[in-house]
Amino acid sequence: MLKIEYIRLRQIQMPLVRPFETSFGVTSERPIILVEVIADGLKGWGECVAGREPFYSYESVDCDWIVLREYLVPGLLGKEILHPSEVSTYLSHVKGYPMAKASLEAAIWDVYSQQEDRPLWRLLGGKQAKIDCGVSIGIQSSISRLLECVDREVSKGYRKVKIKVKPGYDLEPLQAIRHHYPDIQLMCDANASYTRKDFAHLGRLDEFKLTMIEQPLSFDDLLMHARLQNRINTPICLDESIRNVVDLETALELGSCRIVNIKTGRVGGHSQAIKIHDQCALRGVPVWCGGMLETGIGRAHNIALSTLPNFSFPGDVSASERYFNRDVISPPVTVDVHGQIGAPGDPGIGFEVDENFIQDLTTISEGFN
Ligand code: OSB
Ligand code: MG
Repeated sequence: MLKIEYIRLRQIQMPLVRPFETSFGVTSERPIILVEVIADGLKGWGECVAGREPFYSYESVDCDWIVLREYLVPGLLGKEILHPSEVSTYLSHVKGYPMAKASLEAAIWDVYSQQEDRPLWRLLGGKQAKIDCGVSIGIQSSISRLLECVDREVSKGYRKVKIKVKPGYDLEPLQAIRHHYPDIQLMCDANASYTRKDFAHLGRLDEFKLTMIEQPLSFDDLLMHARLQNRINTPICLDESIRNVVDLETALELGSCRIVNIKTGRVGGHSQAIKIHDQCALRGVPVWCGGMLETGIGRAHNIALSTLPNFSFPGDVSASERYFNRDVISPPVTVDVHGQIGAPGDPGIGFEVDENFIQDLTTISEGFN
């Protein structure tokens, strides 16, 4: 039994080592909501992956801050739970806001696994003691800069290269990378920037033998994704479109994708992520773990989730140094020369949270009991 005694919400400001550009915009600094939950004297940490602006989805730091403090935190305070999977029932009165909900559930999973004295990844159902890692490379100002980025990451050992694409920046960068690296696992992520008018154009990507194309069309258009998948050989992977098991069932029934990207934040928590993982496994659909430019706290949770058995492609789970000069956990997340991260042996998220550094980065902080 876990009694939720105290919750602290904070906002920290994290500068990125270099700007990250996608089809929806450029990010140079991340305001991030961190969640601290104290239950039975143990402290757990979660991270809300909402961006500053509502561009990836409708959630944003400012809105999630209000939803967390006004509605979600009050729904949990004082509650007694046997297992973190019960958290979502106390939050279901709020419609939507999966990223805000996931941050609370994550912190409670951290506490729960400390109480059980076992690593979080084991309690989530993890089997892979090492996970395969890939990188997500933002849109670059020139092809030569892009090739420099790819070169750096491939020589570090990363096992998959994903580049962000958008209309007008797709064939040329992919062609250049494929020319120089005929055999790497290469894929692209459009973040919903194409439309049904682009089907013939997207068919031209087949020649680059991509592992997959991620979220070419709008999040709410599973039907068009199915029609596109019928016309192209490149497997479609859905990210934004899969918000829960119902979306997944619809997508698989329609044939909208062959691969699924799982992000705890997008689906409302580890418990829902596990359900999606299990359902995909049952249907023979491989999954992999996406990323949202997380600090070490979110990164640690992603590592734990990635150890589940149906995580079959290298994830967007990479070293802290790719995004931050100094991370909020110590030691930071590092990737070995084989492009892998070992799952930690300690109970909880398995990384020590640097509370002094977090205090220095904090712009707003509020405690509730
Ligand atoms: O669509 O996967 C995405 C970053 C921010 C928002 C959306 C996405 C991404 C990434 C970055 O691709 C992955 C990472 O954290 O390394
Ligand atoms: Mg994506």
